[in-house]
Amino acid sequence: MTTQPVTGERESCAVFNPADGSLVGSVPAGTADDVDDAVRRAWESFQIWSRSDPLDRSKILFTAGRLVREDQKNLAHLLTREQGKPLRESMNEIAGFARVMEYYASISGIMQGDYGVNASYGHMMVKRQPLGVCAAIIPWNMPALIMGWKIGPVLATGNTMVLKPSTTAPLTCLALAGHLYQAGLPESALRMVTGSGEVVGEALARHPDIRSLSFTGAVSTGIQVAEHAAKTLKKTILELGGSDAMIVCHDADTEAAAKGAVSGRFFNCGQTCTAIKRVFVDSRIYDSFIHRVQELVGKLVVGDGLKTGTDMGPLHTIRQRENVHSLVQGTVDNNQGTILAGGYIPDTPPYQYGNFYLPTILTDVDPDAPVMKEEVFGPVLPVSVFDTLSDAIEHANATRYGLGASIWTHDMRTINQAIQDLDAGIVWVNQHLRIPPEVPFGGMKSSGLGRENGRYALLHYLEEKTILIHP
Ligand code: TXE
Repeated sequence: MTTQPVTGERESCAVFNPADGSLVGSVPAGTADDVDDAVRRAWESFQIWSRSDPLDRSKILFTAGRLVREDQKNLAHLLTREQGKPLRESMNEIAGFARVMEYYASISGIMQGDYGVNASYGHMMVKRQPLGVCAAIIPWNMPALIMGWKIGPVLATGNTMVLKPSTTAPLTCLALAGHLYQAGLPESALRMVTGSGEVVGEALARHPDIRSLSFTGAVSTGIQVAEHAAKTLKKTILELGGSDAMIVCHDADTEAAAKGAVSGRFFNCGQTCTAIKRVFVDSRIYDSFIHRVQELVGKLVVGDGLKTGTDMGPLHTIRQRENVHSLVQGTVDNNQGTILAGGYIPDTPPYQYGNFYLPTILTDVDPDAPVMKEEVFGPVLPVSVFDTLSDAIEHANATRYGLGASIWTHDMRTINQAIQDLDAGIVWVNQHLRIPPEVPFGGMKSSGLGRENGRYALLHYLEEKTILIHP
């Protein structure tokens, strides 16, 4: 984060374009007082919003979806400038945000309660009511979509929210909030507080008047946030990234698998929690698979995300690039894999001012190498060979993460074994990375706690009140 004084009293956080280092804009560096103020206003708003008709809340969410679709190009442009991803991906992410709003609009009134009658106890009712003010802390990699996942279930169930966007990519989130207000959402029902994680994020996690906290980010930050949240008894959802494995079996459609590996790894410059981070390939098709992946990677156009034809933009920050490059170098230096493509920082035009890293393939990688265990948040595809499915699954599970995994085969017995044995919150078959809002999303082990998305996400934001009426 860069802070610079703007007026005598306020500091701001500057937002830079990762493709060329130019200034895109700036936002206020919020303080703990700003968080306090936002929480107080969100509670005031809760008194009205929580009592509103779910149908009225639906109408606002639907309208917001429409307004966002109408402004898709401008929003996507802004997203690419502050985050770095190709415009095509930004367009999809903005459409994804709209879809999430529409999905929650369509289910806002469900899960309101249950009823039963019993000869001894009489009428038994369960009323589900919103918690109150909820908070969200979101990252920079998919800011629009993740904001949608956080606010959708909160607003649909009648809760209000204070949201902290990422320090380095907050502008699209602020613009999206503007569309929600324009659609009729009271400004106090969704308070945005910009600023650093250490100040604003920590103030949210520690705040005693927040009932739930949903966080997406690094494992270490998530643990810190959870400690503060536990001390103030907040319900917590943590989405902490992954090291997703892709297992390619001997009977897989090699062409589809190679394309899946390339799009699943290099999408968003590899900075997606459910990106393919490791590939295990059956020894019988290893050579043909690698050959095809190499061809496809060779065709990827790397550059400024705003330029037509760009397939992969820069990494979001220089720090991210340093982390990625050191993992690649460590693999080579320790003889744990070989570079087949990329593996270095380009410094000639047009790359010299941006955080670019070339799409990298590592072959014959030792399954125990750090590049196969940690979350490599960048454009690096490490590939390993396996002889038996059990070995592949064992390697896939040998990480602290458990977010997603995919199996590429047409054999039902293999699919069943993978579904049963992979430690992952989501298992794909012959695809990877896709996350529809209709189904739960979240991880096992260090990938986090709780689930977002799907109708059960509503339950996290509702608490039950039991009512017994004697006949
Ligand atoms: O994450 P941070 P960073 C992983 C990925 C990446 C690594 C570091 O491996 O390389 O994390 O990324 C706020 N109290 N993921 O440094 O710091 C921060 O301002 C409260 C995976 O960007 O965890 C931002 O809004 N909040 C991931 C958010 O936390 C704090 C997405 C995430 O930032 C805070 C992003 C604090 N003390 C990174 N410190 C995924 N799950 O998809 C920071 N924040």
